[in-house]
Amino acid sequence: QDLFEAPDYYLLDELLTEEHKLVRESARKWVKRELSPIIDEYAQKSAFPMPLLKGLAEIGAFGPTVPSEYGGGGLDYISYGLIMQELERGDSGIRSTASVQGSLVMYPILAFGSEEQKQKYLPRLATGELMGCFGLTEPDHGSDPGGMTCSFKNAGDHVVLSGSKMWISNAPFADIAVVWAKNEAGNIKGLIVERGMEGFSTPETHNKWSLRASATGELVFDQVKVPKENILPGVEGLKGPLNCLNQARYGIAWGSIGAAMDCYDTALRYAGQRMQFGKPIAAFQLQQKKLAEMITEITKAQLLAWRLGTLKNENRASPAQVSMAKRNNVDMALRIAREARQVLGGMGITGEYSIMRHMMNLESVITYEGTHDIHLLITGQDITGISAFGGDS
Ligand code: TGC
Ligand code: FAD
Repeated sequence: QDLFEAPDYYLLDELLTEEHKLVRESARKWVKRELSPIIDEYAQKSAFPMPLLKGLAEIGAFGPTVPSEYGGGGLDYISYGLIMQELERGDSGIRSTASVQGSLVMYPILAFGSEEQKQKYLPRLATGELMGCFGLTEPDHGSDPGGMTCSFKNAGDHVVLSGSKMWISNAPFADIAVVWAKNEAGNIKGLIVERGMEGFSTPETHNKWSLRASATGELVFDQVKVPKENILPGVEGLKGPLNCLNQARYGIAWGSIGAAMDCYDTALRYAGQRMQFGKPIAAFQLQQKKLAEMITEITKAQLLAWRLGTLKNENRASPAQVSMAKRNNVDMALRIAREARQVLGGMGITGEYSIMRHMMNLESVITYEGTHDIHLLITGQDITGISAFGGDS
């Protein structure tokens, strides 16, 4: 039974518009009605809940900030963040699917695509008729995507793409993949690869203990002929995929708050009811310390996300500011999940409660879209002006 109540310790709702609250309410109701009742079952059997795709599109989770002329929601960044928060309150894997579709597939087509590409793909991606994935990471290049070896060669009216990508969310069922690969000059370009192109396969990655309700796979390109019209004309270099990551990392900064809220709310409720030594465990100082620190950290994370959202609305948020919020808020959520699990004692390890699932999911969230360490190095570089990544610069 989903009894969730959103914590709002600092009355942050007063900073939201009526539209923000409506958008949040519609996502929250959908999560309660459609997602929460089935998500444990799908996570236990390690399957992506395909029946949720239609509803995700209906609540505007695919491309919330994409202009309505292309089928998107035309919403601002606070609304986008609130949708991600509500989805991740349900499950990080479902938020992942929405992040990938909106920020990593629709965004690059919108920002770097030709008018024909926008017309061809965006409206159908917004409705979920087409699902997409984003291929940047390779087996030998995760944190250093600039070293990628995936490449393509010119061959008349098409190019021939070779190589592979690993750890790709949505790959097993995606209709299209936005793939980043090097041209003959060694420059990174984005290509739209469609399922069905000869030599393109998407084997699923099995045996994950994390994001079990999200489908992860490889992208394998065995001399795939990709029409030149599928190359994104508007960008070249690593800044192409990294610009997409700025969008998705921003969504994760909000999404992780949702997971933390759910863990906190569950632990608070449980602590008030669970009796030991003749008292509710909420009466013990050690448990109060855990709960008090949780709400403090959630409140700080909410303020960070809200301020970042207002900066993004004004087009003033720097990539390093996004990194700080992604790193802080995911770390906050993971710590809260671990503490909340303990508040529930043995019950905390069961699927009857969402906490253990959130905790395991967040182990992926703290790694993908730039690891915890990488985001710290991005902040370090930003404040000192010195790169500590180990590259040439
Ligand atoms: P570096 O030399 O610093 O930069 C290369 C070029 O990129 C530009 N740049 C950015 N542009 C836009 N946004 C950013 N955040 C940017 N960061 C850097 C930079 O200005 C430069 O441009 P130019 O014009 O001078 O060429 O790059 P580096 O090789 O030293 O690497 C550093 C960096 C930033 C790439 C690395 O720190 C990093 O971010 N690694 C993490 C990789 C990552 O996040 N991968 C994510 C894969 S996708 C994913 O995980 C999806 S999960 C989705 C889900 O399921 O929700
Ligand atoms: P590595 O880069 O090998 O890092 C290993 C460790 O070394 C980390 O702790 C890291 O912080 C540390 N490290 C690396 N470099 C440095 C350094 N310079 N200084 C200090 N420490 C360093 N990718 C996509 O392209 N698309 C997707 O849809 C996608 N979905 C994913 C879904 C899941 C479930 C997972 C787990 C990953 C996904 N990824 C995706 C890949 C993800 O972005 C990478 O896993 C991540 O960027 C880290 O790369 P790596 O796993 O190769 O780790």
